[in-house]
Amino acid sequence: MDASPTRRLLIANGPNLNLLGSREPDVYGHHTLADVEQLAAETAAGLGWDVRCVQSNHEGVLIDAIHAARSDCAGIVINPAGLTHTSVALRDALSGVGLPVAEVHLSNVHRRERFRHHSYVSPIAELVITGAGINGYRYAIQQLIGVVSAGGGQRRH
Ligand code: CA2
Repeated sequence: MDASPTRRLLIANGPNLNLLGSREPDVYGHHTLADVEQLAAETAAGLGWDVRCVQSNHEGVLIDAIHAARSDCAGIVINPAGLTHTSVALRDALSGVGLPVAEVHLSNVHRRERFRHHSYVSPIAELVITGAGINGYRYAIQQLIGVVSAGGGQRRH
């Protein structure tokens, strides 16, 4: 067993989430991406972990970040944004690295348009949190660290 297991999570945010706080506050709230990343860092730090945050509007950049996480992260918290509903490639990347995944959505996707009800990511995620606003990241980090610390989260996909 590894004597010093990795205590880092990748926090990945998908396309257009750089606009958080600037538009559609009725749907996504008033918090910015910087607020999300600060909350993630503070939540992890409180548990003795750290985070690497990435946001990109480009699918390939997100996939590269997921691949890189394999070497130095113990899990991935991801809001895939619109790629949730479209991207087999993103799902394959998440599945391919074998790290436990928490899927987060700010809004409750199930109260929205039908096309948002399907996620390519959910079937390979340990947990899905939708509609809790930025607190969803906090809950996801806490739960994912709990899963990893208990020795779970080995992926079978
Ligand atoms: O609720 C979520 O977190 C979503 O992942 C957000 C995505 C959407 O496509 C998913 O269905 C649900 C959209 C992210 C766009 O974020 C914006 C933020 C501010 C202004 C405009 C877009």
